[in-house]
Amino acid sequence: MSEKNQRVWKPLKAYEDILFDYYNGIARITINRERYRNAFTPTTTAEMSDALRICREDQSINVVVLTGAGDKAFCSGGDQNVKGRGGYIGKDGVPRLSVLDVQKQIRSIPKPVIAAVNGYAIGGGHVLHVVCDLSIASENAIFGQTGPRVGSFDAGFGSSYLARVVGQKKAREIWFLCRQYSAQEALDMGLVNKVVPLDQLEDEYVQWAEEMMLLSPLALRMIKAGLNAELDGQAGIQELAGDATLLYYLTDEAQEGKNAFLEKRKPNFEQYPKFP
Ligand code: S0N
Repeated sequence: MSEKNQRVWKPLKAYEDILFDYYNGIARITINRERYRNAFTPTTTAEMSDALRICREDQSINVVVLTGAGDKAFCSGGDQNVKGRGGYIGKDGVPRLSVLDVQKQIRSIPKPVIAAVNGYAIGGGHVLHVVCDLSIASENAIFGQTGPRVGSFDAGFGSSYLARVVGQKKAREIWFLCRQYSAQEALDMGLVNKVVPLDQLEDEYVQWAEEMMLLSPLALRMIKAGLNAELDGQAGIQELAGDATLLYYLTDEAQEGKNAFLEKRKPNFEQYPKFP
């Protein structure tokens, strides 16, 4: 039986353009601009960055869900009303491409991020679901890039990582023709992990999150870092190496180095096992 109606999501922080709430180890970021099919402005992306920073720091958050308000759109990309020369213009009058920071955060946060695609995932909104670790779509979800039609493009994760997900030919088709694809077509090309009826979307992503929360968080963290590292060059290696350093710092061997320095003696590393 669906628990949807019994689930109480606790607000974590109030924002202008997003909702940010929590249930049982899951933090949910909802782009809340239904009127504009959840298009993002610099305010939206700044708030998403802040929420993702909290998700990274907060020990009680194990899984992050990204979704859109209402039943029509996940996200329709950059808000064309504020697109100017040089980027999307915020309240300070400065043009920015700050969704790129959000993409990087989603990719590097050491916790699984699920895109709950509840309608249109278009343009920069499509890229946002692509960079999430997992995508669960409702049956009414529609996917596509529009950049070459509306005067923009994402030649970063939005192209190269998309090609890793669906293959080079399909990625070129998506960008060169700017077509829209149904949820079933997205599933068939490996662009999403699962498709469910819209009224079951919340149940489904909560179940996936709860399933992952039964597993070792550190193991999931290392797997995410490893999957990223293969593709992300030195930035990816830096993250994986950072995780290796974290693990090393947990060992007696690393403690011995620090203690010896502080105690002004030679370190004795011989006492520790050297696994083959
Ligand atoms: C999503 C679509 C297909 C939905 O169609 P539907 O259901 O027929 O609704 P509409 O009547 O079209 O829309 C309802 C109202 O919402 C407004 N609206 C929709 N999308 C946007 C938007 N992106 N910006 C502003 N307003 C939007 C409509 O105008 C309408 O308003 P009213 O009622 O007043 O008429 C359909 O809406 C659609 O095709 N939307 C546009 C999709 C699109 O082209 N998005 C932009 C794509 N480009 C990007 O996202 C930029 C990429 C990018 O972000 C980036 C890339 C690389 C590096 C940096 C960046 C960066 O920008 O930071």
